[in-house]
Amino acid sequence: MSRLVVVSNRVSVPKGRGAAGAQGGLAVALGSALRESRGVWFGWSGEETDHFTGDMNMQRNDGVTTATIDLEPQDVEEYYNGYANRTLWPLFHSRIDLAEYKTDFGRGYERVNERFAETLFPLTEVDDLIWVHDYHLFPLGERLRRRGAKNRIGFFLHIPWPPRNLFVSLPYHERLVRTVLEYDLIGFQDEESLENFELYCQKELGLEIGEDHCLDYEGRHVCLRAFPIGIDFDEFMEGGKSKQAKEAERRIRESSRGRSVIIGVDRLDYSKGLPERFDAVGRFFDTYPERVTKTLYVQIAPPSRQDVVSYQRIRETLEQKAGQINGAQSEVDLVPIRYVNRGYARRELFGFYRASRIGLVTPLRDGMNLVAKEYVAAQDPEDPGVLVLSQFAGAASQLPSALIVNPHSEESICEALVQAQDMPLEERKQRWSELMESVRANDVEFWRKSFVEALVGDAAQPKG
Ligand code: GDG
Repeated sequence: MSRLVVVSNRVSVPKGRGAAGAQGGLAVALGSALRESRGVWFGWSGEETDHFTGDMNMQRNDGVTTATIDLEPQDVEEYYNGYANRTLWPLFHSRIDLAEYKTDFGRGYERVNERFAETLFPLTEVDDLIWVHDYHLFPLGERLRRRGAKNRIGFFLHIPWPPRNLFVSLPYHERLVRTVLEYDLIGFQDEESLENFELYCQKELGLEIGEDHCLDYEGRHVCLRAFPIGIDFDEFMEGGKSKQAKEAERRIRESSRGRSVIIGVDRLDYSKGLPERFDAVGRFFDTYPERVTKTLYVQIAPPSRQDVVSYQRIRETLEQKAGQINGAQSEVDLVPIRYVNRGYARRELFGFYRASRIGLVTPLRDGMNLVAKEYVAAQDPEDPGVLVLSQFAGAASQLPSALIVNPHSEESICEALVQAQDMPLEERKQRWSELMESVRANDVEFWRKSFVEALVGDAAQPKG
């Protein structure tokens, strides 16, 4: 068994299944794979240093080795806040109006990828499998190859790959894609992203791609595939049995006093469609005044990327909208929207989901969206809630039994809310069991195994 080397912008220290703390499913899933293969997880520590030295901080926690580096403040500004979060993130979520194309950002991005390669390369051994994650690190594979890496190197993109006509607005787009083609296996969240990438390669670079989604590029065999990510099902369900989860469920049930609860849980990010969602809920209350006293909308939105102006703006917009709707619809003893600007433990989220009749997930663009899957997993099989899901989330193609909506259309969301509130128990059960089957089968473990097997396996082996 080859050793697995995982590389991502940030490293979250895997603590093992069931460990306390707000830990993502990705950390748990990769943690078990890293433990089994005695692998290493490499990335930025999140810390800054005045002068980059390339010194690594190696730690071993619960059988997993992590290796982290500190970056200079200028690196963080140009690579992370700049090129990653102000250029690529908006562009890849089809928000070219927010994408900033600055030469310094591009330079910082290249420099940090070089720094990653320079410190990572000496750590690697010839038969290591290297798995690079996400848009922060597109050029890393090429940088490793330049240093002589002959390893199998895979890349997984957690966000959507944009349509060709938007992507070409990126200066040096061709150079970026050519670096991506240095990987042996390139994974996307869904077929649409895969198609967008293929079309770009065919039309802009004149490359021929086989029916097996593989191509020959500069003497190597490169394969492209969709690997839809899932939640850590077992860990999440285990957490649902905890006291914390039960207590959280009770808090919502008691304080909502029989009202039908709509829940949203999203990082405060413009890709999640929050202002549009607030407008749709406002319209729902305006159109169906008799439902105001019977409904409670709880929106949990922990702030993220606070150093970026567009993220500060969206926060202000949402405060204003929530204030306006509550101002218009509240009674002395009733407030229809609870907008909460903080994060909760995963186990508490389980309880919140379970207490809610509707899970409202309406991103304008989303690679997958794990909240949709968590909502489904947390439901009571005897009295499940209804998932209302944006057609533009990667999850939509996996969860067709949800009520699928257009997040840009207030009517579409409004109608789905009415349909969900009025849905008979039998239909709720039927839809939920179909959703649950998919969430359970396509969990994060399945995703991880499929990717690693494809990276090792024949599909992506060099020819000849
Ligand atoms: C990127 C892609 C893709 C949220 N609030 C709290 C909290 N969360 C957790 C959720 C969920 C996770 O954060 C968010 O995952 P999403 O998938 O919804 O979205 P992104 O953060 O944008 O993730 C996305 C994902 O990568 C994986 O590939 O699906 O498309 O954009 O697990 O529960 N967790 C805790 N407290 C909170 O308040 N503990």
